[in-house]
Amino acid sequence: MRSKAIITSALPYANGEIHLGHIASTYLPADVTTRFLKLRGVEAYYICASDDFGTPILLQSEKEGKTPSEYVTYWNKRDYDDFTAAGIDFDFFYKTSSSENIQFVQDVFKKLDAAGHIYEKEIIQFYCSNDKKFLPDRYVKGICPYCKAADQYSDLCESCGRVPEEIFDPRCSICGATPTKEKTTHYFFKLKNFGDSLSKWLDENENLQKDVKKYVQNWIKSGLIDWDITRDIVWGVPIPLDTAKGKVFYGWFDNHLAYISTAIKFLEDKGINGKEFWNSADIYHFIGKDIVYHHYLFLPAMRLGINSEYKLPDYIPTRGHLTLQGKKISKSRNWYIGLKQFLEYYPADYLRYYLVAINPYSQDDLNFDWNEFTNRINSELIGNVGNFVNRALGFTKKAFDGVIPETEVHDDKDKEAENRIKNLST
Ligand code: B3M
Ligand code: ZN
Repeated sequence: MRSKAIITSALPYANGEIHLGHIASTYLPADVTTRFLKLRGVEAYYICASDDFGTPILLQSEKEGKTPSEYVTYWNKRDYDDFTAAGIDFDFFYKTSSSENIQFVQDVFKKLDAAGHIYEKEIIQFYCSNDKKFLPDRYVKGICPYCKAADQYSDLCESCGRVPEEIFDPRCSICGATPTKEKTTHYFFKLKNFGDSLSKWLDENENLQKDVKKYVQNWIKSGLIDWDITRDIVWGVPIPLDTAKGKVFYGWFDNHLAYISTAIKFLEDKGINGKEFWNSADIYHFIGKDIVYHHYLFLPAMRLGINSEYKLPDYIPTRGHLTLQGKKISKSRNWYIGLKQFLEYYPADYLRYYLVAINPYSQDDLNFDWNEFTNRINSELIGNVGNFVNRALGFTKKAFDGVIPETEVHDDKDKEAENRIKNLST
């Protein structure tokens, strides 16, 4: 363990409320780890930001008649307030649309380009001649080719959960017209170049979760494909090339760079040299298992592509999904519990205790069950922990006038207890 640490958790999309699933898999484990490291005397900082760019956000803001910037400003604040109410104690919560991140992303792109990791390619995209727009991802709706559900996004079928290769009967999701297919120039990141170096990094890094490493190695063996990092939309980090006017980066190109740019901003504001701190700290990225590909391949490849100017993560704690009463959480089917609403009924510590108690150190899913929640809070948190604290405080008050006396003799029993506690925490 190094004496410094930066802890990040996956950046929440500024596009809807935080629910218990987010807290269980990402934010609470990261918060608990940061508190633990701080107690151990590590100079640890918990950094997060809202993930502001992307087509779903642009589309939703248009539907609500707001500018994307107004829209994400609302969710950035709301998310932060909800996290705070749950005792998630960020040292700094910022946004991927910050000027610092935009600048940083453009610099990283230029370095990757100069190192030969970027190329241009003409691709075919849906285009709506009514709206005069290219229609990436969510801008096209149609029939899912797998389960045949109607009215599904071209980048995700909410009915069967799959990503359609090509949606049937495509329609523009703004005006409903049938789009045409047009040529456009996109920029690609040569992920293919990084198979060997990623594989080596995974092999050498003992701290990465073994269950995840294994199947990431299998992906690498089966061959990586280059990433299209361009979107022809107005909301995103502009691609800093004269030939790329009107094009922005795909959200997954810029969002994880905000781990670094946000940490640097926070540290430099405190008068600390950000890059030096980053490179001499343990770096933790807490994530849910659905974004393994991005964090074990794409993110490290981009850092390797700029000669590890900012070091790669030491830990990527990867958690499973929370199910609710045994069923998959789904916002579209209204099967979820919003964090804000939960906290209107129960104190944050109930939630924190229960979710920590049921969280395994693996990617296995965990289940929120109301009966188990009630039982564990009553018998463990209130019955055991609460009772223990209450008795210890009562005894201290009665016997020592409420002040814990200095130890006079540190005997074998004390030493044994001390050792047992120390061994628990390593
Ligand atoms: N905004 C949320 C998700 O896919 C996404 C995470 C970004 S982390 C750099 O879970
Ligand atoms: Zn249209």
